[in-house]
Amino acid sequence: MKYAFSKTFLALMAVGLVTVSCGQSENKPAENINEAVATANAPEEKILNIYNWSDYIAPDTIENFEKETGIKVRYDVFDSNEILHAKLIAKNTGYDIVVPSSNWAKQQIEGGLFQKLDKAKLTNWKNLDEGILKQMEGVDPGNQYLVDWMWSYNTVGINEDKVKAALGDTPMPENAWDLVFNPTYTSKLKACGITYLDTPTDVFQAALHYLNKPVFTASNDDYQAAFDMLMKVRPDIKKFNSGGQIEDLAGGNVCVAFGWAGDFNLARKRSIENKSEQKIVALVPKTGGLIFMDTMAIPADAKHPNNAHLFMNYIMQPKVTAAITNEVTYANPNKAATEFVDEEIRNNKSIYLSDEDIAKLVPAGVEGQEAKRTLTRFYTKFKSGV
Ligand code: SPD
Repeated sequence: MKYAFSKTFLALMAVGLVTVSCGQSENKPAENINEAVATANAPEEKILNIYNWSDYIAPDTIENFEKETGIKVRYDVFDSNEILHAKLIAKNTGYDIVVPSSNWAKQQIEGGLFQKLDKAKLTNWKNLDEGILKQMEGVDPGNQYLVDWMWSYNTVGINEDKVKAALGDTPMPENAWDLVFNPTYTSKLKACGITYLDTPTDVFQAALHYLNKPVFTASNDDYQAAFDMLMKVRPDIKKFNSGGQIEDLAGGNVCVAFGWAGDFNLARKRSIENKSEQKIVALVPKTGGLIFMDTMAIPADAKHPNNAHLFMNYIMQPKVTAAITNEVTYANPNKAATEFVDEEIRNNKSIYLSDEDIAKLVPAGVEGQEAKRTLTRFYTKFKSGV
């Protein structure tokens, strides 16, 4: 893949997204488009409340939107789909835009947690990659609820110099996942610091993938096997911290992370900016990373849906999206933005992956509710280490 989504990528997304299971029944979907449009047309106070992932926007994105529209934005951040999902099902989040990953969004749409988009207000929709929109229909039939934000994959990030020094005579493993899941390596890397994402689903999906088991399994035995494997490396893990990985890597506080490729590239960028010059690399495991796509959606009970549409349309401007990619080093799904993305980022093969690496990515999916409960129980035990 060069700058837009390749056929391989699209096929991969299709396989994963159409086979995900669901099981939410929190409430019913917004009645119909007319209802949403009526709300969106009502006069609104000039306020917009956004809930997005941390480190996922350019410094002037909000400021420019406020200047252009006179709308005042309150911008809060989160670090896991679990946290966002808990707020959504409790209702009355107070947010007008939230950014779930697409696999979680599928359940949330089916649970009636989002309102339909008014496409007449989204005049920049034409800038989106048609292939990816088509694939998103696996989660969101007719592209009625979601607007893509950015995409990346779960993988291993390293501080190259520190890892080589800690491994000593032991060569780098063929399989990058060994660095976080194999005690032969983790026991040596413990000295320079290993950090994991603090999200049960991400950790168990990667562990199951490493063990060559179905990543979105319903089997208790599979989760038990992943737990047993994880417990062997538990004493070597220094931290569980999703949002803090960028600073920890950039500051040299840890040398290995299980996390998001985009954040690893951002950590390298930050270490150059803060002159600590750490050689941080997002590895693309030979057995593949786990793809994710984060998407904007409007909660069913949002108070400012019209302003939310204005913001979505603003983000879909090619230069606005490209500026975000240039800041946070995540690939975007806006075809028209490509020419404005910095060459260094466009040519970075851990951000815009090769077709060969894309073909190895594990498609996005989602566990059933029972499986989620099981893996969360195992995760709590794993994290506490007893
Ligand atoms: N700093 C931005 C992080 C975005 C991560 N998205 C979550 C993916 C879940 N697998």
